[in-house]
Amino acid sequence: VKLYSYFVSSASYRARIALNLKGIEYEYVSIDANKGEHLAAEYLAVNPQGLLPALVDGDNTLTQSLAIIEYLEETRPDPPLLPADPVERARVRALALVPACEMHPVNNRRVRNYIAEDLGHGRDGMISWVGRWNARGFETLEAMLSGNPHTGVFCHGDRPTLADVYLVPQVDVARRFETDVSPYPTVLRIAEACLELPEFQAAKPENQPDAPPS
Ligand SMILES: N[C@@H](CCC(=O)N[C@@H](CS)C(=O)NCC(=O)O)C(=O)O
Repeated sequence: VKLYSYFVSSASYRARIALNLKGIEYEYVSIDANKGEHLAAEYLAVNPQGLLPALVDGDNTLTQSLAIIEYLEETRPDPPLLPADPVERARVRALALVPACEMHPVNNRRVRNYIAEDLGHGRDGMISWVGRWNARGFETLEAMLSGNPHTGVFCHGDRPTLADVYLVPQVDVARRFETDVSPYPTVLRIAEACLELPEFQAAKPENQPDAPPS
């Protein structure tokens, strides 16, 4: 198994967490998005969308973190990242889709660059944009998590699920782009609980082979 990843890419971070939780060893292939390597012909041959991550499993190449993680869930069901009950599965997927669909796509590198550079709003404008949509998403997550009887140590019960795999990287994005996360205590409590697990620790940006030395 081979993962095309960039240390600071939050979508790559999701895939790394899922691979670690499933206990799958993989080869790390670094694609430096800061240098534009994700848009070079060599990587476009792997993922025509020019986005990270991409996963190679044998003869198959997979893209889109959710498709990758659901594939891992289907091919390596143990330990499960989704509950057995259909209603509970829907809750976990809904929690994961808040970062996946409502937060990350409007805060992605190409969107940030467009706001800061093409539209001329600079770094301050970009930080304000990222902060607004992060805040809306975290408000939603906090409301979905706090007081829900299914919320446990983690987003759903006392074992990490797909929801946690998506939550932790988005909290990292918030910190990198100066979004105040203090109004979301349940989100923060769960992210901290996740990061006590070695599978999450090993997936952190600063622990990747392409991270700059600290
Ligand atoms: N929905 C995709 C998002 C992938 C994505 O946007 N990855 C980012 C890194 S976190 C990327 O490659 N960005 C490059 C760019 O915006 O130019 C997924 O979940 O895999």
